[in-house]
Amino acid sequence: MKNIPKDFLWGASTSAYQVEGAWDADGKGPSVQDVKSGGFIAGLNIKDITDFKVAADHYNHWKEDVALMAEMGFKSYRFSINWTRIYPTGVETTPNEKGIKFYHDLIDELIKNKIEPLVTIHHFDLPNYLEEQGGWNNKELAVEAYVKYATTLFNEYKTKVKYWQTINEQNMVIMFGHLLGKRMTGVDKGEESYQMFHNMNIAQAKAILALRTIDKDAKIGPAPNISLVYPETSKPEDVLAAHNANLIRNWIYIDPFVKGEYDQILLNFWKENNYNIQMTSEEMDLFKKAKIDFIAFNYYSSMTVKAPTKDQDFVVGDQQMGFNLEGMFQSAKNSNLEKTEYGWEVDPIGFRLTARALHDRYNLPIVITENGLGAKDVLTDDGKIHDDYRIDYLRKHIEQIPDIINDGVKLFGYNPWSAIDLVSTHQGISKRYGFVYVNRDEFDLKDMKRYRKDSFYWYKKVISSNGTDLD
Ligand code: BGP
Repeated sequence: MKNIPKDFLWGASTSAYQVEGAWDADGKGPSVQDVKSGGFIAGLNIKDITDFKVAADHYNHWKEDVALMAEMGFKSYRFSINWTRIYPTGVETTPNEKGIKFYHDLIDELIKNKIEPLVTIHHFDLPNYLEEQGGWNNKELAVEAYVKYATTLFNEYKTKVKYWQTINEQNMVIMFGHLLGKRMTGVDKGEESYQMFHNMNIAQAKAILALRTIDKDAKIGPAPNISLVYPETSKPEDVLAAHNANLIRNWIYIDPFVKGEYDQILLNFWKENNYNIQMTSEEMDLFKKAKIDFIAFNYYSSMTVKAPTKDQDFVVGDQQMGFNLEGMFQSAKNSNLEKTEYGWEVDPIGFRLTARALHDRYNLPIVITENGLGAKDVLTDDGKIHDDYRIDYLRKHIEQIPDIINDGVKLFGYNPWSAIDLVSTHQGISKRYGFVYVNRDEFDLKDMKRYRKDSFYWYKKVISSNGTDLD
């Protein structure tokens, strides 16, 4: 049995718009997340949940927050840079110096505490100005803006940042864009969704190539949300549907940067549906050169599907609850798995299987950049948070790590969601994930005081024992 390597990157994760707040401070422009208003997401009226304007106020508490991470013994911290702090509309020619400085200070503080920064370039917070110009469907504008932004980050933070992630959950942006403040309304937008998919791929390829000329030692990879897809039964039709779903949900987002091309089944799917995706041979050539160094992936649960039927009776929820694709697959419940109070299936063995499947297909180093349990935590009168349910969830997943490594998967880190409490993408601040409790409610900002949860002390022990003490 192989042990977890000594330099394994134990840490945790956040994203800028969910944790920082200070939404219009120091020259920051509005992102699509800042202007969300009205409507329903995941069955909730977003008027009933907080917006992202103050979030966990990390922008004003970052030093204290890094100190808490250091106290837990973090070896890494996965966070994202807020695009509109650097380029308020996306189209400026010079970056906003105050935004640049904020991340220099944060990164320096992490390095001082021996915490490796794992930086996501773009996590769901497209500049709203770009969105108004067509967003990712405006190929020329969006690609140019992203590459300029990424290049600015590489030049600024080179040598300090060794691990870059291009885009968080590109697959969720394409499939569940309507939940993420984009104009897109998921795969049912068909051609438009896949054009956006291709445009984002070009942007990532160009950024990967730019990094090679700016910082030869830095590593870069995508950060998709990967869930291995199971067939509901052993019926060959269901197995075929699972194969389709694995491809459409997971692999097409990594293939171009490893295999250098799009999968034939995807190309056939476009053809059968008369999707005319604008792509040139020069663009496709980019994928022959723009290779990734590692795969960062977010894992919350597996997914189960069956052969598609005409009525597609599965009701689509949020990003983790499955979806249907006409002619390809239809989501199904997995009766073998328990669910969280937010309806997400819990599948630690699926974590091992997903890691194995990624290894089989790509044979690249892998790092976990999200995994975790959203729950309604309670702060007791004596300032405690007894989140044994979170410990239980994390323990079951961490228990898989030695097996995953023993399977031959090159897993080099585990960064669950989230380092501290932050605002959930869909369910406000009431759905908490952090090791640290942030004292605010949905609409009452209270004092933003930080409290260590039971999971904080537990995770500290997990890290100091390099994953051997999980009690
Ligand atoms: C992932 C996103 C994160 C985070 C997480 C939890 O899809 O990358 O940004 O939001 O899911 O999801 P939620 O906030 O909906 O509970």
